[in-house]
Amino acid sequence: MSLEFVTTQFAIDAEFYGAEPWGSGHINDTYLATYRQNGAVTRYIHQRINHAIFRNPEAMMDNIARVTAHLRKKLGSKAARHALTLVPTREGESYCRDKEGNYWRTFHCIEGARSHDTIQTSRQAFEAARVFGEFQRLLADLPAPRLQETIPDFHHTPKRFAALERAIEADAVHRAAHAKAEIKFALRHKTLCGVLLDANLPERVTHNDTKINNVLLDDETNEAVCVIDLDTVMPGLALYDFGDMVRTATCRSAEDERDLGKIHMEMELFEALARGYLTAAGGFLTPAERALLVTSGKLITFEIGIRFLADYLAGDVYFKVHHEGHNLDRCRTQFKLVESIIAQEPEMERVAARL
Ligand code: ADP
Ligand code: GN1
Ligand code: MG
Repeated sequence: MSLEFVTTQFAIDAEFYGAEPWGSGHINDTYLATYRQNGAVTRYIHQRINHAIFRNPEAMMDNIARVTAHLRKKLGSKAARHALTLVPTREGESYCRDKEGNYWRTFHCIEGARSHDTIQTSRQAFEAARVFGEFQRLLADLPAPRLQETIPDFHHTPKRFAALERAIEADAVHRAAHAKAEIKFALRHKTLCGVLLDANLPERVTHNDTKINNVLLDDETNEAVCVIDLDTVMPGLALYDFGDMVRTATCRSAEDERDLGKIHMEMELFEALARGYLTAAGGFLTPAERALLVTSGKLITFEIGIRFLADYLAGDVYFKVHHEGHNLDRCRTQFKLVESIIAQEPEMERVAARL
């Protein structure tokens, strides 16, 4: 089994004890592994990278090594808990390959903290947004060269929309008839797609996947401890990150909740989120960026919704699914949330303007 091979490849001077699948990411395969040495237990995160999606794992790992080294330098003694730490292979590389050609990497496990798949409190929203804002601030002076684009045009919403149109046209697995209402919703909101790209905003180093379960919160205090899932850290817009936080941290229900009556953007969570983000990022955001905070939430929620819809129509080839229609369920919550944001947009704008 390849995981067993992997446990021998990294520079870990302890005896492998066991591992279990971990987390609920949609892309990679993550394992929490336990090692023992002289009675002491140490845990590590081993991850098999999805190289069908990340086509250039070497470039991705090069980005992650540079980003984590920079964070370590800036955070000093706090880095061990507040930045991811890669464990090198015995040859000193940041990843290894198994016999099947898979790419694997290992991180120190950050203890006493965990990710949450849904937001529950304003404090969590504030904290998550603060630490993602802090992440952008700390990386603002990452030395050249520019980071590599691990997935080109990742947040290019017009291209995402074009991909959806191709998926509708192809109707590869004959599902379009089951998604008529969602297709109609997407087509009706097509004009949303350009709102950030047309605004001439500054390029920054951004995370690009700031969903709430990509941050670890302290088990005792709920303090945001560490930003994780660095696969998509690359040049982007600050508002891609804020928008994805609005998507996942202003609604208490799961991304695949089937009871759409539960899907609402909650103003209290939005306010806490915007406050947290501006606490860290307020100092560097331009007026144009500040003016589009709410718009970014609407756009990124729509964008992920059309990605789920396109994947449903293509036959679930991208996101991991756990049941028939899973991607359609996810699409529905996103579109319901877009509607909820649109309905509350004027009030959200007033809240954002007050901060
Ligand atoms: P994916 O790209 O598939 O979303 P992630 O990198 O987000 O994978 O990891 C999946 C889960 O594993 C996270 O949600 C988190 O719970 C856990 N995790 C990842 N890295 C660490 C770490 N260094 N310490 C503790 N838990 C971690
Ligand atoms: C994926 O890897 P994960 O589960 O954190 C996806 C994001 C989506 C998200 C939707 C590389 O994130 O873009 O917003 O699912 N990551 C990639 O939940 O496509
Ligand atoms: Mg993740």
